[in-house]
Parts: sequence; structure tokens; C-alpha cells
Amino acid sequence: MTPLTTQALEESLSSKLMTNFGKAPEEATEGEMMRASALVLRDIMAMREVETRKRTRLNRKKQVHYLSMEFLMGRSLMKNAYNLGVLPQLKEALEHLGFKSGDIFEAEPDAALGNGGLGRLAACYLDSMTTLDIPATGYSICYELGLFKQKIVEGQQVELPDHWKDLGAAWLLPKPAEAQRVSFGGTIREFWNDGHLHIVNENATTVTAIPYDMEIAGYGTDHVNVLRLWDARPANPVDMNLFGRGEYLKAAEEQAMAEAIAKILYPEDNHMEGKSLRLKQQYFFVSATIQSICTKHLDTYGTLKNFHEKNVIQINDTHPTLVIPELMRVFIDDAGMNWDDAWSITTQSVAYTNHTVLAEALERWPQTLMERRLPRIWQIILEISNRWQKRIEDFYHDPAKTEKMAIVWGNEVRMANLCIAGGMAVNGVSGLHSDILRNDVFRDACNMEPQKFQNVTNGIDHRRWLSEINPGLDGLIKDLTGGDAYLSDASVLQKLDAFADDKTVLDRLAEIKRKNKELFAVHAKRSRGVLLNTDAIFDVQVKRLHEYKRQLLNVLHIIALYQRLQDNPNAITQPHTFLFGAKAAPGYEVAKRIIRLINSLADQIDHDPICRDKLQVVFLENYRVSLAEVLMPASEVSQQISTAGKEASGTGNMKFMMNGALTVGTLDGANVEMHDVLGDENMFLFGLHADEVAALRQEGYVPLRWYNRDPGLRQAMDALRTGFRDGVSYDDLYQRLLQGMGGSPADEYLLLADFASYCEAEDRMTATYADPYRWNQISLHNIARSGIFAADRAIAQYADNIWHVPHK
Ligand code: 26Q
Repeated sequence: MTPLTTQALEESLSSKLMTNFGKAPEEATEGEMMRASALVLRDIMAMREVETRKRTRLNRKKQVHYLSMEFLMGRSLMKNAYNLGVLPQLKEALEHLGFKSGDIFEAEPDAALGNGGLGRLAACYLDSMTTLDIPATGYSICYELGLFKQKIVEGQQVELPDHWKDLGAAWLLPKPAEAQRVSFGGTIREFWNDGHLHIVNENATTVTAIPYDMEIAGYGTDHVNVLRLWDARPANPVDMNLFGRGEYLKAAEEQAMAEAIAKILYPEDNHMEGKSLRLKQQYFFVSATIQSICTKHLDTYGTLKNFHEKNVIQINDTHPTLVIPELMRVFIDDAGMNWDDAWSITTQSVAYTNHTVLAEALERWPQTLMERRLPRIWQIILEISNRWQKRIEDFYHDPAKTEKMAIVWGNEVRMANLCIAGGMAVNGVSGLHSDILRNDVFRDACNMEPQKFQNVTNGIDHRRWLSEINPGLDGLIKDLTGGDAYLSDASVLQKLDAFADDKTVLDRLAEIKRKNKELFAVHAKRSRGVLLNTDAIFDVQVKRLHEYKRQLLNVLHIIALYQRLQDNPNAITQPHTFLFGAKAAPGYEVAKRIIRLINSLADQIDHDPICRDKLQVVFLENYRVSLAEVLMPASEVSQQISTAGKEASGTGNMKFMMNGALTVGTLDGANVEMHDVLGDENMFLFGLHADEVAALRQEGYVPLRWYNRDPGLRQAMDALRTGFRDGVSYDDLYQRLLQGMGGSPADEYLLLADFASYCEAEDRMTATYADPYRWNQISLHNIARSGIFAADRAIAQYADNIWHVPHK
């Protein structure tokens, strides 16, 4: 590795400023300095990327291709400097040139090319794949606009466009020589020539895909991988001379399609809508990616027959499912293989990760859309579907099973079933979730091919989510574990358990948390003008807004607490600050109402003198990766309260745990594994278990019974109807819980059934907080046992059990 000195960095920064912006350091803006810094680090990474590629090719290594519609990268400057081992030098160089290094890092926009968990997971995995020296490439779309920015106006969410590329493009290297062409629509013509059947797509609309590469540096290695982001351009510029021949319209159509495809990230999280543009986005990035992989493979090996020995394609949920028919198309139409050979290679190359069991998130595309937009792909899907159906019939002889497992059924294409048929592995993202896939959602498929179904519990990049963002805790860990070994081996964190009875260690831990709370309060004051009470418990729920995540349950408990305080001003002895952060999908009306409710309640409590220094509710605007990075180290309580069986894994829960927050949660997703290592005594569990949820639904859940039985619950619920001092009534939410609305059942996510148990868990938690020694002990145990949630562990499992590639 190149140890870059502060002075060398200073010189490079000045020179980049000069050549790119024509400015001396003292004239440069923070944005320009940020871009200059990016260019300097990019140069180092580019050289290493070339070396990495050479080694991969020379040693004929198997490569991993990670396809995802989303990569929620956040900021990269500090991360890259950290991994390259030049962070202290870069900070010093920036200061020498007259800047505050913190301001330069903050000038970088988040690359928000993702919605939430699934996108952030992909970003963490890029870091680990690189750190473990795995030759890997990420592929996605170079969206012009990332996830919308959220403003709160009069308590309500307003969405603003996110032009992240203005500064964020500093990390992108265009590779126009590796552009690909992707075809849509047209008609399929088959003809025989030289004894071969040829297939051509005529009158198609063609879009050019241009790759922009973002380099990814690993920690403690020279290995550099890339994230390849495809931008869309019209294949044929509009030529007025074509007008008379009717070609003008086609060119204009190509222009319009190209402009639309890479324009914007769909802001829906855990929800599927059958929009034509979304399908085009999927095929666009899948086709460009497969062509790019195949071209490079042919370059090295001269044949595609060994494709599966040298490549593995991991798909992040079903969004890139079209890789399966697209590989078949390339193998058959372009390389002239027969069906069986093409199928054999495809089904040994693709692996699928499922991230959700919510019915509304499972992708099903209308057959007519496929047929019209992707005629050749549709033919191939139909053939796959027919052969798959035959297999099911031969295995089960049961029409009900055929119907459930079919790929094309009722004029729809079911993407998950296509993945199961065409993939070599299917995995869930936590133990519980994988069990639900095996025993419920994909039960019949699992019975037919049990070896395909696996579990890989999610993990997070602990270098970013602990070491980089929480320097105080990082220092303590290094002191106690005798160095920085934990950075390459998160299981070293276990050593912290030995200090659970060491008062000085526990005091240091408490002091670190206190400082982080103050830093966060300063940040909140500066950016939002909110005054946080740092003597209060910081009790946090940050994640996308979705009914199954039950932010509304949290709100009901706060209302109950507030009402207790009304009856008895001494009801709260421990000050309590509830922090929320959440974006709602723009079309998800109920989610937006819940955001407004949180703001109404916050306003009410804020204006009630009884609550002063006791109770506070804050809605943090525009929750995003960079905000999470200041919030996680300051958090004391992590709310993970989804209805059991609904949250596939959760990864925010892991970030809180690593930073020493205590969890109030249900036995859902990865909380179950958290509980396995922590035990009842180090976690505040509550609520129905997944099997009890299923049983209650089975017998017929009537939320009104809980409402009638529990006066506290009834009073809190009733407050929704009356509303608060801003005069807004939330009767719609009240009705939704008691009556159901618009086809959805009453209280679909069982808030009322879990309410009493939840309140009791919050009370236990608050009582524990009154005993700082015990609290800090639990906090230390959380950090010590969080090592299993490192992405390095998860990636090693993918490498060993699914990809079959060597790793560090
Ligand atoms: C699909 C079709 C059309 C439009 C949008 C979508 C779409 C987009 C995003 C469907 C789902 C998503 C995102 C899902 C997601 O983030 N799931 C989360 O994945 C995490 C990583 O595995 C888990 O930890 C979370 O539990 C899971 O909710």
C-alpha cells in the first residue's frame, strides 16, 4: 500500500484545484475542495483497480457480479480515505490548506441511489467483498435523481428532487468505450440460414447504455472493485433528414425513452407497482450488465461454455430477475447454443436473495407489458414457464401446487417463481425469514429442491457504522482489545464482555455516549433549530415509514405516557426524548398521515409546560445515511417493533446495537439472532411471536376486543380522533385500526394486540435506565456481541456457501 504523506496530499489537492477549477486553495469553495479531494483519492484507486483487474484475469479467478436496482452509498470521501489508510493525513492536509476538514466531508452530498435497507445492504456488501479480496462488481442505474429530499412543511412531508450528481459525480469514471445497446419493443422474425434458426428483433427502439464506474477501496488491502452505474443515451441522435422516411418519430421515441430511463429512482420501498418505466429500467440495466459480463468473459476465455465456472450473478431481490431470460437470449441467439446447454449454464450462474414476504412487494408483471416491451424475452420466459410447469406436474401431480408455483399464470409473470426455477440458490436474510420462506412462502418449491434454500443473515459494514462514525467508542475498543484487530475481525469485539464489571470501563462508555448525544444535539440545533434535552433518554425509531414497522404503535405509547403525565405531573421521573426519522413513499397516503401525526403530537408536547424537561418528541427531517451516521452513536434506545414475521431482517437494529443502544423489540427478523446472543436480560422483548401472530389471524383478529378491554389503550386511541392543539383530527387512522378501510382489514399489523406488552417493555426499559451501572453493562454486552452482524461474516458465508469463491 502507498503511504501517502500529508505533504504529498497537499500538493495533489492544490494541483487538482488548479487543473480542474483554475483556483488556488484560498479561492476554492468547500464544494470544489471536496471534489478535488475525490479526484486525488480516485487516482490512487484507479491504479489499484487496474492492478486488481490484471490479477483477476491472469489468474482466471471466478468473479462475483452483484446486481441491484439500488445502492444506497451515502458519502464516500471519509470512507475511501479511511479504507486507503490516509484519513488522518487528508484531514491534516485540508487544515493546512485553510479548511475545516469536517466542513469538507459535510459538503459531499449523499449518493442516495436507494430507498432503505435493501439498498444500504448492497453498499455495505461492496465494502466487505472488496475487503475480503473477492473480485466483485456491483451493477445498477446511474439515476440522475436519487431518493427525494424530505421537507416538513406544516407537519407534512414535501418531496424535493435530489440532484446528487452536481458534486457527487466527482466519483464517477465514464467508460464510453464499454457502452452497450439495449433494445425494446419491435417484432421478432425467425429465419433459417446455413441450417441454423436465426432470430432477429426488427423495428426495435434502441437505447445506448454508458457505464460510469465508482471505485470501491477495501480496508487493509490493495484490492479495488467497482460499482458500475449505467446511464442511458439515445442510440441515434435525432436527424431531421430522417423525417420523411418516418424514421424521425422513431429517433424521437428513442430520445424520449433514453431520457426517461435513468432519470429517477422509484421511491417505493417494499411496494410494487406495475409501471412500464420501471420494467424498462430493470431490463435496461440487466441487459447492459449481461452483455458487458459476456463480452469480457469472451475476451478472456473465447467461449461462453465455461461461463458458470468463472462467474456468479447475485441478484438483490427479484428486481434484476430478467438476467435469467437475458442470459438465455445471449447464449441462444448470440452464441448459438441449444436450449439445454444454455439452461444448464444459466441455472448454475444465478443466485437470488429474497428481502420481503409482504404480498404487495412481490413482483408480478402483466404479461401484456412483457410481450409488448420485451418480445424476445417474453418468448423465452414462456418456454421456461412451460418446462417448469411440466416439472411441477411430474413431481406433484397436483393442480393446486402447479398454480402456486407457476411462473406465468393468470396473465402475469411472477418474478420470484422465475428466480426459483432459474437460480442455483435462494436465500432469506435472517434465520426467521429464511424459515418462513422454506415453510410458508416457498414451501412447495423447497420441498421439491430443498438444497436450493439457504439462509444468510444480513450484516453491516462495521468499519463505517462503528469505527468511522464513533471515534470515541472506537478508541475505547482499541484500548480494551489491544489494538485494531477488530476492524478486520469483528468477533474480536467479544473481548469487551470481560469488562462488564469494570466500573472505570463502564464510566468511560457512559461518557462517550454523553459526548455523542451532545454532538448530535449541536448538529440538530445547527441544521434544524431543534433543542434536544441531552439529559433525557434518546429513544429512537428511524427507518422507512411503513405500517408493518409500526411507528404508530410507538406514537400510541407516547400518547399514553403524555396522558399519564396529565393525570399526574410526577408520573415521569426520567426525562424521555423520542426521536423519529422516516420517509414515506410519495403515494402512500397512510404513511404520510402518520408523519403528520408525529408532528402534531410533537407540537402538542412542545407547547405543554407539564412536559418541560420530561417529555419531548422530535421528527428529524430528511432521514438519510449521513444523518444516521451522527444519530447512531448518540442513540440509547433502538425501536425495532415490527409485527413478528414481517421484517425480513432489519439492519438498522444492528447499527444501533454496535453503537451501544439497547433494543426494545419484537422477535422479528434479525432481532431473533440478537436475542440468541443477548438473552432476555440484555434486551427488552415484547409482543406476539410470529407463530402467535399467524394463529391470532387464523382465529379471526378483532381489535375492538383489545380496545374495549384496556382503558389506557382506549384513551390513547381516542386522542387520535380529537387530535391535538393544531386541530387536525386523525379519525382516519383511528378507523383504520378499528374498522379497516379500503379493503384492508382492521389493524392489519396487530398494534392493539401488542400495545399492553409494548408499554410494559418501555416501562422495564425506563426503570433500567435509572440504574446507570446496569444500563452501561447491558450497553457493553450489546457492543461485545454485535460482531456476528458484521457484513464481513455475511459475505464470507455467501462466498463459501453460494458463490464458491475464495476469500481472505
Ligand atoms: C419493487 C417493484 C417496483 C417498485 C419498487 C419495488 C421495491 C423497491 C424497494 C420493492 C422493495 C424494495 C425494498 C425492500 C427492502 O428494502 N427490504 C428490506 O431489505 C433489508 C435488507 O435485506 C431488510 O433488512 C429489511 O427487513 C427489508 O424490509
